Amino acid sequence: MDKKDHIAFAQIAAAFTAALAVARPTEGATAPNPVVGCAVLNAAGDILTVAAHPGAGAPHAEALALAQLAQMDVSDQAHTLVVTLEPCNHHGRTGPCSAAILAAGIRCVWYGLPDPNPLAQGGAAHLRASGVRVFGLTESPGGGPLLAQVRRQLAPFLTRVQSARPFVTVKQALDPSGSMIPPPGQKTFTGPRALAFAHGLRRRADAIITGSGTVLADRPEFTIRHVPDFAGKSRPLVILDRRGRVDAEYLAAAHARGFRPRLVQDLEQALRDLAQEGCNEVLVEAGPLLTESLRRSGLWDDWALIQKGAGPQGDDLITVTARDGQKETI
Ligand code: AOF
Ligand code: ZN
Repeated sequence: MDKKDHIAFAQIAAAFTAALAVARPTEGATAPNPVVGCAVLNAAGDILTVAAHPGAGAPHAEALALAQLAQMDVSDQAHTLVVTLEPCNHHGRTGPCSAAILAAGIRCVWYGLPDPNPLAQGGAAHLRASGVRVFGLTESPGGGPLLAQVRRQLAPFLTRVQSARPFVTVKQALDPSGSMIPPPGQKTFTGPRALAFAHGLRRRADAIITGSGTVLADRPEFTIRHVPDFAGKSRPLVILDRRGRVDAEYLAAAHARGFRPRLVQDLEQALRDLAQEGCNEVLVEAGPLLTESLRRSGLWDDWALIQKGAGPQGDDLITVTARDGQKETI
């Protein structure tokens, strides 16, 4: 590597951290597209600008970051581009980022994960063939901790593209006796922090899945009230209802609240259909029966557990456990 061109890995890592951070508010806004963050550095390794992909149809993170540089009139300082997903190499709803990167005179590209989308992938090879130095985090010693964060941010998109089903988060709230059922007349028994957390899960979900039992018992609204929702985002509300018990009135009211309600018989088929429609991520908010059958089926990725009053100060304990057993306390 040309010595004067070398940016220390610590600076590249800081740029990945900035790219992940700028993309975080878009988690849930981009389906069917991925959540992608980008940072552009000058030759000294300083970050000139960062950008995230706002959502399907909007510019990709790389194109947006490069446009911002032009607007700031500092395009001539752009040296290294750091992006969480391999730059695309296709004309989709927008032009290829590989071409935008070449046009901007970028010398070096670092990307997080290769693009699994066969229609868009190939940007790394194309840039390399055009004389850009290209590095993937997967081939970089020391990239591990960053890679785990990149993988987590891209997991909903990766799951849809690679497994033909959305990333599935199950939310389960338990009272101290281990029951999921709220006291009579109440729809919930957890505190404001847990409510905000649960509504944050709804906000990022591209669809909500529930069961007929929950609908009949609680008539839940499933709206996002404790955090702001993405403007104009409409979600399928999928109700597992083998016996056709859910009434037309509930479905009409859900529709009026902005959902696209549907009754389904088979969860696996429903997940395949949602992926086909471009949902990257779904949230299951159901009663004990469906929740338990999901646990047994293994058709889940994150298990979000809210335990009333089990926290250190007697507050609610919120944990998210991934399929690999990794547990995070919120
Ligand atoms: C994004 N945002 O920042 C990057 C993406 O239909 P298009 O043109 O928006 O292309 C979408 C595909 O482009 C997407 O599935 C992914 O493979 C690739 N990269 N997509 O939405 C981005 N870098
Ligand atoms: Zn692109």
